[in-house]
Amino acid sequence: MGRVLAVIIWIITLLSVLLFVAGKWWFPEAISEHAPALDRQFLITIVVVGISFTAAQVGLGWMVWKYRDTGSSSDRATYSHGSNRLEVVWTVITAIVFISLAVMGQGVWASLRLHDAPAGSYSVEVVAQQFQWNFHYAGKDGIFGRTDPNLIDDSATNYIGLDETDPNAKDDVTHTVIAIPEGRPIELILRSRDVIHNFWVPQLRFKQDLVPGMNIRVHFTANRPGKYELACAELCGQFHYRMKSFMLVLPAAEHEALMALPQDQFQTRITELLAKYELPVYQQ
Ligand SMILES: [Cu+2]
Repeated sequence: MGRVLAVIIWIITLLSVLLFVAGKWWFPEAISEHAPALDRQFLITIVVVGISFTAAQVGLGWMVWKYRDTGSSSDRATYSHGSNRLEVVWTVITAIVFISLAVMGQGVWASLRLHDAPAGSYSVEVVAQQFQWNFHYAGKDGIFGRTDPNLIDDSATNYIGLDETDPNAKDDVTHTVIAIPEGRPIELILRSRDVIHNFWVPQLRFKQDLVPGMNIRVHFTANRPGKYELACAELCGQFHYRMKSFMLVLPAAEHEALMALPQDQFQTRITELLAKYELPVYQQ
């Protein structure tokens, strides 16, 4: 029985490793400038973790095989204190490996989250609510109109509490779809009206929480026009599964023309653009 168990452990290990090595299920193709660095880092991590996993499971199987019950009465169990030296050695090695991976990875992470967006970035305010995404665009003047939580009125479709009396708000538009220009740094200013939500477009290779009471800024540059799925990646309530939308990455001129439209025409144009662009074909 011990031998069978050992072989089962090895087979499960082999199959698990094959799932990754086969490369059949992988991320959708990336469309952001920082993505190759993140993907490279991810690959390094998964190779290192994969080697450790394989070594540990092969060792486990070997122990199960070696110390199996042979039915002999002379095989009495013995007690061992273990080896302190061995404990120290593998703890130190594990710590070095994991801290090194974390240090290697933090460069890309910090450049997106701890540094300000580059000058000339295009800003979009994101206001999440149960269970909807709202995007606030500054319009032609590039200045966001004032918002006030007291002005939020879902029945009047003022989901973000935009103050219509503010001159800067005159050309502002809002939508449940995010439309951004290609090749230009984008800054998102993320807020939540109620609970924690999470902005996730897999092709961008980042996820970011939206936390009530906080203005969280992240930036990225999308470099391929198209329509991409946007999901809330934080279980935010009963209808969390409905909290999805699209991100449109548009050629600069198309985006500029869109942003010059007043709210009603903007809505119509977004519908047209959603029909014009197709979702990426995912690998099967
Ligand atoms: Cu959500």
